[in-house]
Amino acid sequence: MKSLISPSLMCADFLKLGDELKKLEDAGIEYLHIDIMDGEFVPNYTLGIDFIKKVKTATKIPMDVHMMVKNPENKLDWIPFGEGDYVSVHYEACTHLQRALSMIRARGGKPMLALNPGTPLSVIEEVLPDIDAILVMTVNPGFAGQKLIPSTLNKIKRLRKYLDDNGYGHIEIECDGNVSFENAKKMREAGANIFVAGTSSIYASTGSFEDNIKKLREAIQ
Ligand code: S6P
Ligand code: MG
Repeated sequence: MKSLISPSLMCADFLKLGDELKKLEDAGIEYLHIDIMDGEFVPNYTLGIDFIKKVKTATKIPMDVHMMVKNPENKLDWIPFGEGDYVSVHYEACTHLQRALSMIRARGGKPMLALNPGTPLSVIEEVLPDIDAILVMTVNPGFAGQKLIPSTLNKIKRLRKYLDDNGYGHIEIECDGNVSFENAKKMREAGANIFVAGTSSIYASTGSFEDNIKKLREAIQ
């Protein structure tokens, strides 16, 4: 499966966002990871609906909207996603998980199921026909700049094997949280193919933006 990069825009320099989006386009970046938080499912607020609308006017890179909100099935109508955009909802946040995933599909989006580090893989079984990807959180969601939870590497490995052995080899695996150059390589080896890039890689304070993108690309080849 092809390795894809999804920069986490909550880590971007908002004062230079237009320039940064142009650089991401020039570098052939595949997705834009947009974190939406409700201050309840996770203890933070980040990006919102007007932000998404502005980004959509500035670039054609598809979005990868990560909804860290309770009962997203009641809020999906507010989100301006479209054809080819990924939208992830958390297993732990949904009362009606299958409904949320099929609402995303019905609007032409690509449904992704997000799992917290403490959530077992056994919960995915009933919704496998409803999803295009699984987001394995490699930190507890809510903040950038956290440390990898090491057991999540083995979780990615077991998930890739389970999907391949059960006729779901087309389902992609995204990882989010401390995707450093070093960890990205291990996540790739474990079977992930979409990498959320934040302060640990392309938005790191060391190295230029362009060099960091190249370095991440090399780590996940
Ligand atoms: C926070 C959010 C993530 C972060 C990303 C930041 O939970 O879902 O997408 O923005 O993890 O990357 P880093 O490299 O600072 O962990
Ligand atoms: Mg995220």
